[in-house]
Amino acid sequence: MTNNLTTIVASKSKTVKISRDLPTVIIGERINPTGRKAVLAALKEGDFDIVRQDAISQVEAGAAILDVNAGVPGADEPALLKQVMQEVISVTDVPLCIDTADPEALAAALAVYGGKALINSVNGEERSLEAVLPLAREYGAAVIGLCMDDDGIPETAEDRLRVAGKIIERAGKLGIGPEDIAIDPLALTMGADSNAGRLALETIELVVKEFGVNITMGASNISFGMPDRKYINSTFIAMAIHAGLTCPITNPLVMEVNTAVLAADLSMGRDEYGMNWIKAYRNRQKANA
Ligand code: THG
Repeated sequence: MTNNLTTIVASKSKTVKISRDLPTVIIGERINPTGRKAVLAALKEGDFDIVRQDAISQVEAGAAILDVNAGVPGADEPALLKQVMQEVISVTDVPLCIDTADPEALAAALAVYGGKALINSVNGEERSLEAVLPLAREYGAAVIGLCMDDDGIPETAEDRLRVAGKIIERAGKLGIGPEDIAIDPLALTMGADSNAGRLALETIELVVKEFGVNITMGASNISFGMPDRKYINSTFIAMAIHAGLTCPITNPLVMEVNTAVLAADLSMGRDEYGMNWIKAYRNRQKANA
């Protein structure tokens, strides 16, 4: 049983490999109007400056993939998502993680993408499996599987593992292998349930042991509503990397988070000769000079 499958995601010109044998792959979270009021306001105005700026700054800070979400209430999401993707592609060449709950927007985005995208996401609901997996198959994309289904978000790690298994099995039936699936254990908010972090960590461990797949997670969700979020996020992300997280969706511009990822990689033997750690240190020195 291999517990380190390799997921490949690519733009037209750049390939990114995700595996527990390689440095953690940061998926930049910032191009998202749901998570960011400034992005919402700009997209409503048809202003894409902030999108391009967020793309450049996140890649400079170490994001290897960018999450793109264009969920603006009342907007034509297929058109807006395509436009946001085109703006991002005009300034960076990293692969994209297409973040939408609308299968029509997803189909439109995949049709123009031209690389091997990471779809964000499918879940264990019948409706989602039937809409999203055939698109992943058609476009040869990798896909994030959320640990929730028609009964909601399970409250135990064992039940979340079962949902992960269902998604992997259904994908397999369509010819999508487990190397093309990244499971998201679902990081809910600690402020609402103080067990949310532990549950996510336990789910990661179970899923990795059982299926060896790559693991993603919206790692900043955990601290919503808490003060000093960056310290919670950075500690949690390091613990999650130890548990098996390989491609967190997070904000690389937060120095505490960024250094926690690099230090976790170094501690896990995933940063040969500490080259990534030293490179990031030199970049900080240069920025402060
Ligand atoms: N799993 C998967 N995809 C996801 C999530 C997940 N996509 C969306 C979300 N969760 C991850 N993205 C974000 C984006 C922003 C924030 C958190 C998660 C965030 N924003 C600050 C805030 O709201 O306080 C920034 C505020 C601002 O600048 O306006 O924390 O779980 N698969």
